[in-house]
Amino acid sequence: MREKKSFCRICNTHCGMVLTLGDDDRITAIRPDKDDPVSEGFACFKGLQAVESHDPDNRVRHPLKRMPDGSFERIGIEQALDEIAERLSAVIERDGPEAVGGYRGTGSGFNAVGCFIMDTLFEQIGTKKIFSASTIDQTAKNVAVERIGYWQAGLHHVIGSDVTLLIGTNPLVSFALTFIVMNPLKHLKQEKARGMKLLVVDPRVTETAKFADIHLQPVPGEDATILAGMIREILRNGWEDRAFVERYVDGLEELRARVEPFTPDYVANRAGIDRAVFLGMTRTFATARSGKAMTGTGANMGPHSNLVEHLLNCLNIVCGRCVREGEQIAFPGALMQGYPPLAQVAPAMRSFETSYKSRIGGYSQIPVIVPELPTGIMADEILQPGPGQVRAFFVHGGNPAVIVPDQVKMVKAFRSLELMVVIDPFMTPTAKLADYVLPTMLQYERADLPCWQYEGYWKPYTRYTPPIARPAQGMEVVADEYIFWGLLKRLGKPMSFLGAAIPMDSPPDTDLFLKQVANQAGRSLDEIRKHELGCFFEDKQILALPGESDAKFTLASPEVMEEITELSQELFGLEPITRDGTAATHRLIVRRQRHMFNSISRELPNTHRRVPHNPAYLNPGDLVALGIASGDRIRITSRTASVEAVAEADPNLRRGCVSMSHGFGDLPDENRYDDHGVAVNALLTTDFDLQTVNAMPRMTAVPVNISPAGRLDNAWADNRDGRVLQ
Ligand SMILES: Nc1nc2c(c(=O)[nH]1)N[C@H]1C(S)=C(S)[C@@H](COP(=O)(O)OP(=O)(O)OC[C@H]3O[C@@H](n4cnc5c(=O)[nH]c(N)nc54)[C@H](O)[C@@H]3O)O[C@H]1N2
Ligand SMILES: Nc1nc2c(c(=O)[nH]1)N[C@H]1C(S)=C(S)[C@@H](COP(=O)(O)OP(=O)(O)OC[C@H]3O[C@@H](n4cnc5c(=O)[nH]c(N)nc54)[C@H](O)[C@@H]3O)O[C@H]1N2
Ligand code: SF4
Ligand SMILES: [Mo]
Repeated sequence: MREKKSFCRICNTHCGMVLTLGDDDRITAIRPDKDDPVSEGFACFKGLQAVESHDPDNRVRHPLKRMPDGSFERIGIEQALDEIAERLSAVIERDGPEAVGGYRGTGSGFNAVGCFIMDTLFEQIGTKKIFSASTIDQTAKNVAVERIGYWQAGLHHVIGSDVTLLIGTNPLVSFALTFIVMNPLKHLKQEKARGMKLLVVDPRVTETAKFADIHLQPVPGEDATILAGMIREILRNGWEDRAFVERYVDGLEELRARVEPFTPDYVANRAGIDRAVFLGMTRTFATARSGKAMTGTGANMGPHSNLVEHLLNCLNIVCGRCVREGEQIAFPGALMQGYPPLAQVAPAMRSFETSYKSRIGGYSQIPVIVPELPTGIMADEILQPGPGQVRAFFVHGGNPAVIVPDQVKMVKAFRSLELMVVIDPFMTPTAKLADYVLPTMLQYERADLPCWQYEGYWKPYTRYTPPIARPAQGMEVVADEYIFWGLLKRLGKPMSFLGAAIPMDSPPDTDLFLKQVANQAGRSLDEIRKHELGCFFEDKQILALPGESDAKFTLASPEVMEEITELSQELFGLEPITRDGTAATHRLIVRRQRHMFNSISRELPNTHRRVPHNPAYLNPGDLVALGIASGDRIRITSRTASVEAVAEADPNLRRGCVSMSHGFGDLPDENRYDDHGVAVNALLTTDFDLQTVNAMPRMTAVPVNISPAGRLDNAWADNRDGRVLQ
């Protein structure tokens, strides 16, 4: 029995861990590392399941190939790569490179080499069709920045601020990056004790909202209304940072005029909130000296999500919540490449106007670190016939068969492919659809660095981990990069990783790639490796430098101004869900839950015992009104589909909402609610209600009708034939 130190790679928090290893180098125990200088002994339930997750009984132990009868058989990795390369070449030869597409999920993202490894293959093939979990997440943030510009030195950090406003995010459960990524509860308590005011906008009294000084519990989907009202109020009272605005902002007068209809009465009435509390929250935010507003999935997945994010940026900018010359920047990063932290505006680029456009709806790539296409159009890229139709598809560390909206359409698309390769350690619903399942090593079996594409530490810090554990005897699992290297080699193409050529004569070591991750940031992997518990760099510029340009923020791009006016003219309230006039009774809203990371871990025994399915949470008052008890089955019907679920009382939820976690559920025709829960995405659609620019579907504040379940099966029903509105 030996102990070794490493860090968790399920989320950005990267908690330090101590692993106990048996004689065969397999993990027998895991505990948080009290000596870790960053996580200080913190870890969550998800991260502590490593014994089970690395257990071969819970994993795909070797590559699998689908047989004509639909069953899977073992295949060697080299044979699998030979066959995949051959079938891929045939598709490219016949239909061109655009017939190849791919999706990468969080399982590739928390892997310093894996995160952009798909690009190495796709660049050589000549296709731009990379979709990702990021482009079905908060791309509203990218769209807003592309339209407004951003402050190069960044916005204020939560730590040390007078006020923090959280809209549609629950960081005490999600550890969302924008907040305090390390042990957020401890730091939140410290900041509150120091005097920071916490303001929360969320239809639920979340774990985070319980600490709020002011909590607005609005009708879901009204964040743009609330933000427009806040900006109006701030400008009327002269609470804006005048000197900052005069120097750095274009379009304030236009914005002022557009938000004029959003009076406190209108906002309170429309968002279902108390006028005085709304005004109090606005005053508290605007009259504080420092602190920013930030959003999460609840604000970036609803109606007008790009507008929400635009107005959020406007709020922070108008209040001048940007780090000034000589002040400490929030996320200095150690390996992240970024602009120097100049106290100046990097102007709007509107890159979506010039980047590669999909044949579907003219949607273009979104620059989420690297350009990726919106996942909201992924199924249509596969299903719509014509030149450029995707016929061969890679899924790398993702579970799109359950986590992409319009589940039925998505699964139909996957089933229609000529070649589908899934690179995943587990037999997920997505893997079940594959022609080849290629299992990879899990986190503690590979060398790694913390996520370098989004570094959430407030000091320039990074850390190397060597492989700690070894896959069990008899398993054939490879490093993610080996699969891409092996395919490139077979296609006779070179491999280039972050600008460096990778030798093709013998399989490259993971450290070779990690070296390149360090090099591109001007660091040495050898230096990083010297520090078992990580490396704090003193050399990095952490104070904002004087600005050099006169560039300004663009607050009033015409299409956004028009959308504000459209918003002000909307009829609001519950929308009908069917053509025959059936009214929506509720709004379905997003919710992350503590024990799983999206769908990750859901089939591990300990996790499954705790969360076998995803309840539909409803306010107890709503349960009474519906004649339903906690534990009863209900039917949830959206405009496009209907599913059954078990209702559970949640007194913290606003009435009129039904709150459910995604990540659950199996393939629609194989689903049993009691075993797996149900995919919320079966209820959502990508046929209509997509946002402009990023094709974000409506994933929260979705009108649904709730009724007691008529049947006790778990069937979903497709409502699309004639009964839906569109
Ligand atoms: N309705 C609804 N849908 C949503 C959301 C929502 O709020 N509501 N949220 C959206 C968001 S924000 C996101 S980010 C996406 C997430 O979408 P995905 O990233 O597609 O979903 P995950 O469940 O995180 O899938 C991660 C996969 O990685 C695999 N994996 C785990 N470890 C490793 C590893 O070491 N190597 C490899 N190769 N694979 C590994 C897991 O087995 C799992 O299959 O879902 C989106 N979908
Ligand atoms: N434990 C755990 N941690 C995770 C994940 C997980 O699945 N489990 N997923 C990871 C991923 S991929 C991501 S992107 C991050 C996301 O992190 P967050 O954005 O913090 O996600 P949530 O915790 O779901 O918080 C969303 C909140 O929005 C609220 N909400 C829903 N609809 C609306 C609305 O219309 N308006 C407003 N104002 N609020 C609304 C919900 O009640 C909920 O409290 O979390 C990451 N961390
Ligand atoms: S999943 Fe949990 S243990 Fe792992 S890094 Fe995130 S917060 Fe830490
Ligand atoms: Mo996400």
